[in-house]
Amino acid sequence: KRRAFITSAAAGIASFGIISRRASAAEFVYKFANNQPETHPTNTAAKKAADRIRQESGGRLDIQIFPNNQLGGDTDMLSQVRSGALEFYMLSPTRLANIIPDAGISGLGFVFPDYDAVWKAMDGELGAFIRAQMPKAQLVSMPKIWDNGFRHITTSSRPINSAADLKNLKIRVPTTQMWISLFKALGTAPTGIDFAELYSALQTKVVDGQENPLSIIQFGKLYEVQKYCSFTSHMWDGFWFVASKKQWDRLPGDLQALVSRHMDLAADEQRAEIRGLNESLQGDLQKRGMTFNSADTASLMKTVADAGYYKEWKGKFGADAWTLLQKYTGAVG
Ligand code: X2X
Repeated sequence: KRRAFITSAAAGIASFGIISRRASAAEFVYKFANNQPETHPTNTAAKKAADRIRQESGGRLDIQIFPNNQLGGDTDMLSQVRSGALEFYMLSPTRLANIIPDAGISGLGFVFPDYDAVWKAMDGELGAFIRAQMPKAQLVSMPKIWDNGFRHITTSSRPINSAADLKNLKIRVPTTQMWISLFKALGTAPTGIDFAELYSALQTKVVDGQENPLSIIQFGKLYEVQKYCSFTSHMWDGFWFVASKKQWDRLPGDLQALVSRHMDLAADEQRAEIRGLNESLQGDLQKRGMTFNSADTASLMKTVADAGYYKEWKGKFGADAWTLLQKYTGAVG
């Protein structure tokens, strides 16, 4: 009996603590969690959107942002948002592919030639096709995908010029099947590690390299633990801004529309900012000690194709997804 009393008293204190700390009279207090540093343009744009939503809803919806893996690494955040413990999250299409195979098609290696093709596809039929599948994973996506960028390889040991330099390189990739597959095809020895553990994995030399767009290298301070950056543009990557379907369905229609509209505006702002940074950060990163070179991407593409990578994935994706992708990229494989 005593034990039951203590438990319920503790629960009472705990929930009181949460309410008073938030000091919020909002009808809905929803969390948005992500893996990017607080100063990254993703979080500055999301914060502006959350402020506008709070204001325009007359305080009814309060979106609180938890950047920098504060609520757990990507593997954890994805299960939280699917169960409804977390309301909003953003993730790479290639991670979503662990649950919805078709979703990963935009993350195939070397398929998008430039940003124009990316946005046409993702704002067009390919993106719509993928978003339509999200409810079966207990997720609802906002219409516009956010940018991460074209990814490049960094190492602490050597610049990458051709596939020969990648042989057996111990490289970190995000914890997804598609990333592991691409980096096996490139001849490296990839290890799946969540971004939350990346910095220390590089620092302690569990791995020698990683791959990310320049903005992540900058805001994640990866230049402190990496020396070489080789432009490989081996894939484009973005972030779907998703809601937990369970929590989304609790919001009245007017609040759903408000979130959707402001998060799409934020996506536009974030895309412009990230693109500018990815194109301009090289000078800054050089001052911080990194050395840059352009890899022979034709040799990398040939290595991947010769390893049977496209054949493998063409078999795994539905014919519909493959046809839709090629509409925007030209023939693949
Ligand atoms: O984990 C990564 O490398 C990152 C930050 O680029 C993604 O979220 C895919």
